[in-house]
Amino acid sequence: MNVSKRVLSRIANNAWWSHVEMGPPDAILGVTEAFKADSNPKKINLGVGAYRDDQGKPFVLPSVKEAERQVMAANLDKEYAGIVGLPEFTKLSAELALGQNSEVIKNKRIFTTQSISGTGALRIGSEFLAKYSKTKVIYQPTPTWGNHVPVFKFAGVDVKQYRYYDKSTCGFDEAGALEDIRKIPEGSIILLHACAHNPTGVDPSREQWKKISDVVKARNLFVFFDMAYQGFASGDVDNDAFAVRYFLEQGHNIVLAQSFAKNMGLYGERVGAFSVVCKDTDEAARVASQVKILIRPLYSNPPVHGARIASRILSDPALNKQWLGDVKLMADRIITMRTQLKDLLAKEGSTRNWEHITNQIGMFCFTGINPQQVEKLIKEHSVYLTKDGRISVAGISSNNVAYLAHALHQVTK
Ligand code: KET
Repeated sequence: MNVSKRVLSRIANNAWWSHVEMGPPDAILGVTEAFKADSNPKKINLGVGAYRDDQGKPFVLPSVKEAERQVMAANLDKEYAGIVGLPEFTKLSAELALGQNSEVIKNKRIFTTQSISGTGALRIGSEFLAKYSKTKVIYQPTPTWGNHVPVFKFAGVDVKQYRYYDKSTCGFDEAGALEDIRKIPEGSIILLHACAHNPTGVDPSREQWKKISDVVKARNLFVFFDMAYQGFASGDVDNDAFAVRYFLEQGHNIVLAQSFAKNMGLYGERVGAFSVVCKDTDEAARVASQVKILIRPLYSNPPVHGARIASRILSDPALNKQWLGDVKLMADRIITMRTQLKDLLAKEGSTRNWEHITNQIGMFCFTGINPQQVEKLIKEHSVYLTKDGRISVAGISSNNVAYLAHALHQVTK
């Protein structure tokens, strides 16, 4: 059958999509789908990075509950927001990332738009760079969050890699990273995880950030910061903003994706922000006009409810204080689970080195187990995780940590 005959017979059968092949499940969200289908009562989902309380339940932050109550009590209307979202929210987001005393904010050389959470911020950024950056190539760390690759590729930005993680030390590969970054062609874009690197849980030290900044400057690279975990690395939002603020002090004009999914637990509300730091106010205004033109045909304007909650938390001093306490509580529970898991593995009799469980930070632990061991954990123990051996420590609780340690030991001994 020639091509046109085949097309005609498809149309005749009303089979418009017979040529569409079955795609693979998502590397992270597909894990949740598999978990839901498992009937083992002991099953554990350590796939997606979503915080759970010590009963293993999704956690609505007390500060968020109170902010939401206030939003509801204000009895606001449901009008459309502007294309770039709620002005109060975007101002407060930028201040959270850059700090209250930021020179960039004072000189009004930043443009911020609300976004559909962190993913949406990355996507707006990728569309903007695909249209306006000189090289249209982004260098990402190996490994990186799985979705970073398609976000940029689908927008038409070519994705390349630089070394980041050293398997032998389960730590940051300083020499490898600096060597690779030194070879990146001038004018290219480099993606940096601002804090709590996903999936490795390994961040550069302050000294190492300084070295990265120097090399990035020497190569004249453009920096895209993804900050999806502000507060989750150290429990302190200012501490976790170190890299972003340092790069700005050093004169880099960056773009920044922020997510409030994790640090406010607003996952399904899709609250985020995308910022472009510019040379001056005039440049910021021109950039703003073009970003609006990109957003309008994508989703027109963002949802308001979550951004109203976040704005309350970021603007009301009492709520803000409560929220910082909530963030610390989440970060601390994760740290406790890391220690317990490591100790219980030793109790199981594991002779492997598990130091990295407590050395790594943020929501994830990059366990270092291989794909066969991952498969065994899933098939034989109903412990669900991503294929790269990443576990979401936020999914571990007092009730399942011993079972997890036992299962991990069984597949690694
Ligand atoms: N950046 C990074 C580094 C990241 O890990 C996530 C989410 C996002 C951005 C986007 O989050 P959003 O919900 O769009 O604000 N990561 C977790 C969830 C996911 O994969 O969607 C995860 O890695 O499990």
